[in-house]
Amino acid sequence: MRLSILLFALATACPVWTLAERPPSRYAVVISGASGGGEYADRFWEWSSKLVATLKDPLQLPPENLFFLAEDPERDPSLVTARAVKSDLMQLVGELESRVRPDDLLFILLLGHGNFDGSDYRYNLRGPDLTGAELSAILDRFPEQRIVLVCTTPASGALIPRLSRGNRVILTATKNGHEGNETVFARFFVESLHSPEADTDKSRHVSLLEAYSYTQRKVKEWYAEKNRLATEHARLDDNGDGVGTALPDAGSGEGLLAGQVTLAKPIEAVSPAAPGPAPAELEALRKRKLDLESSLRELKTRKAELPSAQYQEQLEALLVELARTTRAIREQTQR
Ligand SMILES: [Ca+2]
Ligand SMILES: [Ca+2]
Repeated sequence: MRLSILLFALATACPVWTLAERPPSRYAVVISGASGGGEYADRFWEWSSKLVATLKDPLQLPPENLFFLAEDPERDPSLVTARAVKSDLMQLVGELESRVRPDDLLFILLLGHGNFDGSDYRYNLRGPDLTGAELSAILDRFPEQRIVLVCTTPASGALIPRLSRGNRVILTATKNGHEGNETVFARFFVESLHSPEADTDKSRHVSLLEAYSYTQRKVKEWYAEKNRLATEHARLDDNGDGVGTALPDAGSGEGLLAGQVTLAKPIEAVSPAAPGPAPAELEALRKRKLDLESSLRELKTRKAELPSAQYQEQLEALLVELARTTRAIREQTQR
């Protein structure tokens, strides 16, 4: 094949990534901690193994980038890569530190029991627990990577003030460390990742914001159906201000990053023969939406240095354009 034809073929197959760039790699670490046995052991296994299976397929995470630390590796040695103990986790972190490159996506999900001792969060593992301070030190070893940390345990809300940073999406099952009852967040989060219902903008992948919104709604409905007082209130933080939000909106800047991040294989890398309507116009609109979301995030970071009126004017213009673009995408996908 002549070089010019090859270059053209590559360029049209990869509309977003230029030839000099590579799409970010995706890494996932799923940890299912100490269950205490019995019913919890089965429940945690069911949710965590389902998540790992979902990451493998349909989300097509490269198998060599997928790590599953479980309480009982014997339960399915083909899925579990290490024991859910601190020493195995720290060994994995060391390995990832040398492999995960800047701009790659590192997804970490903690499932199981957790508690708050009044000053710090503790994730329950066999042997020594993992504290919030230790988790924070782990994340700090990946300063240039995009991190998604999902903590589905009781008391997980205590992590937000400690772990909140730019370029991080943090989802927790509870609003603070004092919500200490068992949670159902993990069940619905796992479900969200490949649910067409969660993909509200019909982009063919579920963003972290869509996954969060779906999970938050399903958890609420679960307690309502059971006539139980909700003892968990999910939170999202992705604007680095140390404060979680129940219902993110673009006006506050919360949710913008989560809206851009997905665990799915990037659409740009999907075969052009993928089903569904994907005309050039629709792809251009999706690209436009991502650009506008980036501009919004960038504007937020300059808020302090801009005169208030100017900031408001720019914010409004971006939000209006974002709403128009989102509507245009919806109209195209509903045809
Ligand atoms: Ca979507
Ligand atoms: Ca926040």
